[in-house]
Amino acid sequence: MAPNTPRRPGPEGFVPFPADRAASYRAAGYWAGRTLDTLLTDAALRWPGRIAVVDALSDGGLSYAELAERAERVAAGLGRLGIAPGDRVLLQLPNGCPFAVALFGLLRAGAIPVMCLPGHRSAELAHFAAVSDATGLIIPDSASGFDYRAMARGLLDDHPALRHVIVDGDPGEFTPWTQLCEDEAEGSHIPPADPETPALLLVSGGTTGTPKLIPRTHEDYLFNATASAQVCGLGAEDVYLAVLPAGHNFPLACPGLLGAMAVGATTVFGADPSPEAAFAAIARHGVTVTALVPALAKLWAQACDWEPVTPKSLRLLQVGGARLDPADARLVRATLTPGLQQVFGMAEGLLNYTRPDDPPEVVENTQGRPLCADDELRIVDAAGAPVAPGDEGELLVRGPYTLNGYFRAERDNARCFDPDGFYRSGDLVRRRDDGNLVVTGRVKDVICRGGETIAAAELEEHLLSHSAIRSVAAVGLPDPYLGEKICAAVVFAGTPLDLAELNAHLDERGVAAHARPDMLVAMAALPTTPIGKVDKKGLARRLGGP
Ligand code: OOB
Repeated sequence: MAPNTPRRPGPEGFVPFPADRAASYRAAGYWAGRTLDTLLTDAALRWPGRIAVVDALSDGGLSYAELAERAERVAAGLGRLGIAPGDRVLLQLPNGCPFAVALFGLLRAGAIPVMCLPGHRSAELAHFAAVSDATGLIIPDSASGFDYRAMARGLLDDHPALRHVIVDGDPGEFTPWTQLCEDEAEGSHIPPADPETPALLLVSGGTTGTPKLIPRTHEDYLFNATASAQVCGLGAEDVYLAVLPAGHNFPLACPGLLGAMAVGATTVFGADPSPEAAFAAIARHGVTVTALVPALAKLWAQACDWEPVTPKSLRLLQVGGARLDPADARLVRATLTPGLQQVFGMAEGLLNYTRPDDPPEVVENTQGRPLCADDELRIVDAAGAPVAPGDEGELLVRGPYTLNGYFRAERDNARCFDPDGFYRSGDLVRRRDDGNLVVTGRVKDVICRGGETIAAAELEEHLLSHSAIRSVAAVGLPDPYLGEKICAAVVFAGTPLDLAELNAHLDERGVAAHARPDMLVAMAALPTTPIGKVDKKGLARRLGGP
């Protein structure tokens, strides 16, 4: 780009990387000075005929040239509708080729997609619309029995900035998605974005509180995707299956869809993560790589016992998003593929991966190590002082692809960043001598019972060691005498235990008397967030908590 080409500034409320660190990331070669949409324009030049994206149930798909051409049309259509460069647009399409077309259409138009997940509902969407001042919303007509158009009607009433609703499927009174796809591409006349400004906004994956908006810059997100592709050894022959919601950072860019595009690989979109549907997709498309949350990985591993078709072509199975039990890690390696990779990541930035050539012990027992040599990690105690090597502490991080502030969230930012610009992850970790991290819990995931503080993760681990327990969540519920009492919500594998039996097991394991559940609730399944993590806030609310 000519040095004097005018560049669009970022939106107000975005906290940029400090100039000195930005310069060092550029000098180190992490940042390439490109905008995110060049992933597609470059891929279309290098591999025009290769299949970029395909739906799991289809044999067709779009080549890189076709995807680029469609994105260009959509960009032109968005412009004609009145969506201007820099506008935020809520993108909430399910896994499928239109997701990729819409994402790159928006990027091509210079708009900033807000990556909503199909499981988000009006409470979250209203928050995203209010914070981002979104001018547009892209949704399906309905899915899984939920009518997104009805939700859109409610949002339009409350958010005057929101003017355009685009619907894939039966549009009702809204703009049909097909209208955009039919538009004539007219080439892009918009001034290029400054690559140090946000390309898109991710939503935080918190299992507590309303999700926050995370600005990811062109520079940082391109690095996120390309460096991840490299660490995973992704190549043009790979076939990546996206079964987690594609707007989530993990399947989107770790390496996910964007990492696959960086190397000319194919992404298969699966809308159904059940073993039956996913195993069929793996066989049909020769899938080599996919990403799952631990609960799904365990289900897939168990399903190898009863499904007639099991995965044969997987060389890399990424598992992340929540703690993977070492026993489940072994089961996954034995049944699905020895190529298990643990991923400890966050939409805010930092990614840790076990590496494909790590020994089984590392892959089964750790959550990996940072992606980049210039990821700066601090592990600190409650007073903010570094812990002794190997001890547990809160993980703080800054680096070439970690945010410097949530979008338009000054109060949260004062709390979530230390004076040196390190992001306080809220995760408790331990760093082993070999540099790999073990995630041990969350700073705030504690139950304060009668003056004692109990770490929920530790109690859950003790409970999970019982063979009758399939999954468990420990939450604190209000109690007039104790402040909080401990409630164990348990999914049993077979015959349920009662509270006395549960506590006898904890007694045998030497768990302190004050750290044992006061209450047991047997459930068919634990409630989950849209990506499939245990939703502790929702659970506590359901059980009578705040
Ligand atoms: C991923 O991203 P988010 O933003 O949905 O959630 C991040 C949080 C982390 O702070 C941590 O509390 C938890 O999820 N987490 C894990 C974990 N991976 C994430 N906890 C234990 N073990 C793990 N392996 O979840 C995410 C983003 C990119 C790649 C993978 C996961």
